[in-house]
Amino acid sequence: MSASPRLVILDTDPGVDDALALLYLRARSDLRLLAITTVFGNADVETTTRNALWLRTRLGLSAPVHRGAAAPLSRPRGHAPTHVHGENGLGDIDLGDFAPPPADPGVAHERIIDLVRAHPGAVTLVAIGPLTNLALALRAAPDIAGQVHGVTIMGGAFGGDGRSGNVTPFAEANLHNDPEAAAQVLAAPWPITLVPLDATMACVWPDTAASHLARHGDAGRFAHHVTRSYAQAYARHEGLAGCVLHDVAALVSLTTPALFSTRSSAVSVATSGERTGQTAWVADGPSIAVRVQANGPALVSHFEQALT
Ligand SMILES: [Ca+2]
Repeated sequence: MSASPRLVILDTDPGVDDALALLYLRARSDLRLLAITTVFGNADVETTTRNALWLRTRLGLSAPVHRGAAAPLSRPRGHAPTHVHGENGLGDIDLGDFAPPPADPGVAHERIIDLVRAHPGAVTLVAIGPLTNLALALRAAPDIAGQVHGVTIMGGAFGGDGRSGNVTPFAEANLHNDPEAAAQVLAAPWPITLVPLDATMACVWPDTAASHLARHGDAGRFAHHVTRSYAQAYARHEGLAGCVLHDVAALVSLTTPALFSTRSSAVSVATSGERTGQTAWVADGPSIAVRVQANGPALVSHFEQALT
């Protein structure tokens, strides 16, 4: 007998690697997707919501899609990284004549609250975009911190592999996009697992492997197709011959923690100056689990196996 699946709300800004995360989620019988909640980030929230709706149709998912925050809590929205995720947020693949249906009723952070309360102790929030929706949910309903099963976040960078940021020399994009939200979420009393660049940058899916997987079924074909321009961006900007599975790594951290090394500590997020969005180890505050290293090659083959 296998255990009942873990209930997941995916808070996301699709996003090429967000699309891969949804592919992985679909493949895992031990995860049950309760809802997709959207946030600005890789594109504006109209675009990320359209992309979530498109991905739901393309991947045959049934979870509701709830639209979330259009901007950070208390600052203007930064520029979307179109040089990485394309103008349409999905690597400029052709979305055909898709006419998006309206998003499902309910604002993202309110649905997060409702779903956590409806399944006390059972829901894991997996945040793979800016943390605005989670901060809004906490602010409106601090009780949910004691009712989630866990919170897994792709974000931050501690310089463990010599890399302290990807949007600035100091900061990773998800936390940099809304540093006030990140600081509030990381300081709240709920069980957090943080998956920073220190771990995710080890998870490079080689181009040759992506081409190979494209010959093995629809999931592989789609994964290869959606990552083409993203992989080219990484080749241009980082000299990598492949694409980095940031958001997939967050989900794998949930299903297969043995692929990571973990350090427990309180973590701060800078909210002003040139270091805005920077994460740092601190002595005071709730301790969180930080995946400081990943076995990248093992994670990549785990991902490929899930898709085939
Ligand atoms: Ca993302």
